[in-house]
Amino acid sequence: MLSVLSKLQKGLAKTRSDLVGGIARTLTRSPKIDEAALEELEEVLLSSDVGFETAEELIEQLRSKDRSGLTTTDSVVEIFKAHLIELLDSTVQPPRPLPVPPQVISIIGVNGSGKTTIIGKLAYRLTREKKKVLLAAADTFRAGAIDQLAVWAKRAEADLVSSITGSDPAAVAFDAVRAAKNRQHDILIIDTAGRLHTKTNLMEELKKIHRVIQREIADAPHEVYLVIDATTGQNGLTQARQFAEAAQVTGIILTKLDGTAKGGIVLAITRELGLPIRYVGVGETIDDLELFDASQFVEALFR
Ligand SMILES: Nc1nc2c(ncn2[C@@H]2O[C@H](COP(=O)(O)OP(=O)(O)OP(=O)(O)O)[C@@H](O)[C@H]2O)c(=O)[nH]1
Ligand SMILES: [Mg+2]
Repeated sequence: MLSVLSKLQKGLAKTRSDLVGGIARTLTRSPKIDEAALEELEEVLLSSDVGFETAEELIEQLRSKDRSGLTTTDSVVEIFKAHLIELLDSTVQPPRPLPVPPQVISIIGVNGSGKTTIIGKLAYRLTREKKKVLLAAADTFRAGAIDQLAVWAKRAEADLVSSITGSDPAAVAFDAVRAAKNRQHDILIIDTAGRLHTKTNLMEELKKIHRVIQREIADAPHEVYLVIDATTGQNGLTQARQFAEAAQVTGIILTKLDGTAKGGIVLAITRELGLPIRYVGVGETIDDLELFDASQFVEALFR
């Protein structure tokens, strides 16, 4: 079985070969990095979805250096790497003190981004750490959503609070908070819908869920993780912005980094939302979850 790191490296293989290959080609053509070469390098960066500002900054890094020494791909890569790690680390905040249990984590994001799967993986990780975990099936909209979460709860050995399809999601969340308090769970994770009837506004619904939770625990939800499918590229970014405006998002979970994601999107998301990436999902099985590590990620992006 592949380790999470090698899955990440595999998922980023295409981006890596485009990036490193592109840099190598430019240097072969023009061993002295002149203006034309800088432009070419910027194109290479843009094609990996890092976003315009990041590409510009990386090129500025080269421009400001004595370029006579930059003759190998490695020397250019090292400069890029250092700057990217700095950029990714700039959104990292010191871990917040854990609240009095239960800690409430709300998981939001567009439909199909991987919310329910991530909840399964996260719950599994936490129950392995001997935490008592409760899941709330507050996606009452999509048929099958409750059963899907129930399957993950069982696999992860977590408890579940659910109601019937079509019932009020905020009521499910409220019941779950009560249950978590009464039954002394350490952590409550709330699954939410990615899509509702067109009549109902998803953002308003999410706000309502959070408001209702606060009636029971004033400083909850303690974490709001926005799940983003890394393969959706710039589209995912537009959606992410809407969610970040509606809910007090505390961190990003990036999923499907095992697929055909353009890895550079991680940089674009970090810059655009100014939010830390907490976890990455690299597959559909229960242990395909890793804490995000900037150096590890940038390493995987370039080798
Ligand atoms: N390759 C890969 N597939 C994933 C990953 N995470 C989730 N998936 C798949 O993506 C699909 C959608 O995942 P869900 O967890 O149901 O997504 P969701 O956000 O809960 O979707 P809705 O409930 O419809 O809003 C499923 O087929 C998952 O198996 C991942 O990290 N890698
Ligand atoms: Mg779901």
